[in-house]
Amino acid sequence: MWKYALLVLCGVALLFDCTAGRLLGNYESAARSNTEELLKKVPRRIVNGTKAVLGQFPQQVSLRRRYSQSHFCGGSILTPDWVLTAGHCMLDNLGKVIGAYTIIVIAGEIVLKNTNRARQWSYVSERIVHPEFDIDTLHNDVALLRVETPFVFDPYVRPAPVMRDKMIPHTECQVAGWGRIQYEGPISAYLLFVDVPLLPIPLCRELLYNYSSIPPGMFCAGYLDGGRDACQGDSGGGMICEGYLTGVVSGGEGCAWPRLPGLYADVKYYLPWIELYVELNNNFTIRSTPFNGRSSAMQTTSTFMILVFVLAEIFSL
Ligand code: 4AZ
Repeated sequence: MWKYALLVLCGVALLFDCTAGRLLGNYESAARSNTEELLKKVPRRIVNGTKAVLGQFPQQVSLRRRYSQSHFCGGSILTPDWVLTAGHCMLDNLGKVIGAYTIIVIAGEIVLKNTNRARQWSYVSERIVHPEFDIDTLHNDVALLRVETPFVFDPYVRPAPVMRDKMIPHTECQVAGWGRIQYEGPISAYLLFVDVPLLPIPLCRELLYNYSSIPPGMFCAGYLDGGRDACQGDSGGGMICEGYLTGVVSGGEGCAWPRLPGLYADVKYYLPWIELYVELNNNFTIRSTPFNGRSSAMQTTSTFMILVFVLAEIFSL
């Protein structure tokens, strides 16, 4: 009798998990096809980028100076409390580290001038620059910002899960920002993005031999013909590969120049350092499987029920 009751309960739990998984999957794919539809209507910008749609890069933030309100860098939401950015974004024109309290983080926004109408914003209570960051070589170009007012996640403000796998060269990734739309040109009034392929490290070393040794923790992405790239002001923003936060815009020689791909800090490489300060479990429960929609949390009920059933079998309840 016991066994039959448990068997029925397992069945119900499995059914529940599958339905919930499918519902979540539908939500994700609906959001995706919605974005694709919207993208078809958005004209391509002449200068390399495409206007992003609200909610397309919900992890993307703009960093502003508190008093001038001017945008100076991008960043990526990791958890309700933490943003990842570039180490060099924390230095002023004189090379001095800027005070945490002089930074505002704007989230859930694509229009640069909507500072006062931003969906969510916060002051910064703590900033941590990688202790081995080197401004001359851009080695270890990562920094963490703790926001004073934690983000409340919604479709426009939420983290991208971080990449924990090895990067596969030639993967098409996206990089977004309000940075300059050409080398030494003006910054963009709207959030723009470009697709850029990851390049194999030996090729990065070959192309950028004059500029960087490409140490561990750094990679490059771009086109041999140039034409599409991140630029000044995009620094600190995230590179997204297949839905996962993979890189931090770091630097490079010029912008979109042929045979000079952009440089990025490797998020996976810096995870142990990030996790000294940031509890990334939150980051995973929010979006652990961006493309098939069935999150691991959905599997727990049925796994637990099956475990109970197996144990009951073993101890012949
Ligand atoms: C910069 O100075 C910078 N072309 C950012 C990205 C790139 C170059 C320079 C990539 O912040």
